[in-house]
Amino acid sequence: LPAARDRLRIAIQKSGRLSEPARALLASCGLSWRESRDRLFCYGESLPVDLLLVRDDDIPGLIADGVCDLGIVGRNVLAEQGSQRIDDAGSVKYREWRALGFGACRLDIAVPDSWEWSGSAQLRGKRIATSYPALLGAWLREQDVVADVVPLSGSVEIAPRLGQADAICDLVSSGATLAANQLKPVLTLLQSEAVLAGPAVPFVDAREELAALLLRRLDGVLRLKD
Ligand code: PRT
Ligand code: ZN
Repeated sequence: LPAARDRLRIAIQKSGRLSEPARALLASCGLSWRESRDRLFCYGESLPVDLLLVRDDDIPGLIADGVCDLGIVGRNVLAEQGSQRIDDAGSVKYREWRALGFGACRLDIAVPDSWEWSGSAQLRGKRIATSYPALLGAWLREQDVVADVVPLSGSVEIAPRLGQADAICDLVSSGATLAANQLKPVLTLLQSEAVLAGPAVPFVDAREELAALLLRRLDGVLRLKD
């Protein structure tokens, strides 16, 4: 059994769209931290709640492995990695605890402006570039569409212009990037925003009470924001 822990460790994005709003939200829950020299670990002062600053893609794994207790991450990242983080009983090791109301975006299929869109069957036999191969693959199977998933880690929107793909599946917020690349959104696979992720089962030590306190404060803050 892992040693009982009496501090809560929350993983947040080190630098990116979710870093500042995540920190600000936790601060508005009354948390404060001692500035650390390496800036990767922030020791909690007002409450025994520490921060670990990481790449967003690492957050689901850190929770699944028990290195961190909670995390603030896009639902898109959590969902994409969900199918890989299964425990011995076959269930996912973490779940979405709360939607946090920032970092809103959609995971969309987008096609060249020149296409006359008639529906998902139009994607049969096409090459679709994406950084979300698991979510796209699952959706294609659900739609009974056989297509070629082209996994890319970045610059997905430019793939059709480069001749690497016919269509894309990527995150969209304003839509300006799609438009700049002569693409148009035609379908939404997932509505996303930043979420608080945590384990699917309760903590067995002092962390349970800390997590409950944090959730009570968070719910108060989120209610005020509505
Ligand atoms: O370094 P690290 O791996 O931690 O960061 P990252 O580069 O993977 O992530 P980051 O900071 O770009 O995004 C973090 C999270 O913000 C994502 O996982 C989403 O949950 C959320 N988010 C919200 C977005 C967007 N909006 C968004 N617009 N993530 C990416 N984009 C991209 C979009 O794909 C497009 O390429 O931003 C570009 C501009 O979008 P438009 O539609 O406004 O033009
Ligand atoms: Zn990332």
